[in-house]
Amino acid sequence: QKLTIIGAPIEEGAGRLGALMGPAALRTAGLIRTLEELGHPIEDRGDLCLPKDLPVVPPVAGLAHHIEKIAAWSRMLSNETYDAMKNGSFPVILGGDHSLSMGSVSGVARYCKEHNRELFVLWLDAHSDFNTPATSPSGNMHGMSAALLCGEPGLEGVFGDEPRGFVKPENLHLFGIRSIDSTERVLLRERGIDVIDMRKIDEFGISRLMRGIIDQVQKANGVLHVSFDVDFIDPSLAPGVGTTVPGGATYREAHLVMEMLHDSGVVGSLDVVELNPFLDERGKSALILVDLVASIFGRQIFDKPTQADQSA
Ligand code: DIR
Ligand code: MN
Ligand code: MN
Ligand code: MN
Repeated sequence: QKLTIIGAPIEEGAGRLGALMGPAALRTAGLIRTLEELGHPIEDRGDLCLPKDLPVVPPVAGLAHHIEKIAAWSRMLSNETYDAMKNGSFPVILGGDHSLSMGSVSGVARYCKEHNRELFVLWLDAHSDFNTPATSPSGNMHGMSAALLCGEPGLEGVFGDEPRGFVKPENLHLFGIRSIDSTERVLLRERGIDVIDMRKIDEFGISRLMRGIIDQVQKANGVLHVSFDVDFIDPSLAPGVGTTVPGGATYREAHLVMEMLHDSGVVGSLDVVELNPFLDERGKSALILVDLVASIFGRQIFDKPTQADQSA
């Protein structure tokens, strides 16, 4: 499977700066080399940058910080992922904060709609990212991307008249959740979104819950987009993220998710978001992310290089 790597150094969607350095840190941690070693042909489009002229976005009812920049990124990334999929490639977007998924998933959704493929989204995150400008307490747009993708009102200006795609609310699965704003919760309930929180994961285990999602995608002969927010993982393992929440996935839980996704054969696109190298501890979070990405692209425990291999 050919992979198209798209660096998206966007940071204005988060409350703290630094996710801009995410793509660079993932590259330094060896992401590209690791994927090549797994045998995947790579098309690396490098790290994109914004055009000088930002789109004009009409005023928003509520809070949506830096919406012009987010709009510019979204429009650009939507075209990039759409284009990669049209070329038969698997887009991998390196973030950058989670607002980038407004664009990346939109492009994937456009492609799926044109080709009559049912799109499902697995949102691995501590947060549900289902705020709108009207509900958001922070106004940070990385907390709104899932809502935008499901067509919630108030964010029409992000795409304006540019093409956009949507995710059916019943095809969105939020996974690993442990922080939901009270206004956001109301909207999640109204829309009937599947929220697999950490309590469910504790009670039923990763494998059974993942199996349920994978079965649903396979039955529909669908395509699964995986949006991986670093804060899905417990902050003791991955401290390099602006909004840590205790009680996240363990090392093995996170790996099992990726390993099951690989074996399922249904994943068609991936975002790796919210890595903030400014807050990381000596590349610890970047390195764990490279291992997790390797697992979703087929690395098995039996193949994993040991320290001895690496120094040989
Ligand atoms: C909070 C935090 N729910 C907000 N959100 C996110 O600002 O909307 N943090 N996504 O990563
Ligand atoms: Mn997120
Ligand atoms: Mn998050
Ligand atoms: Mn976040």
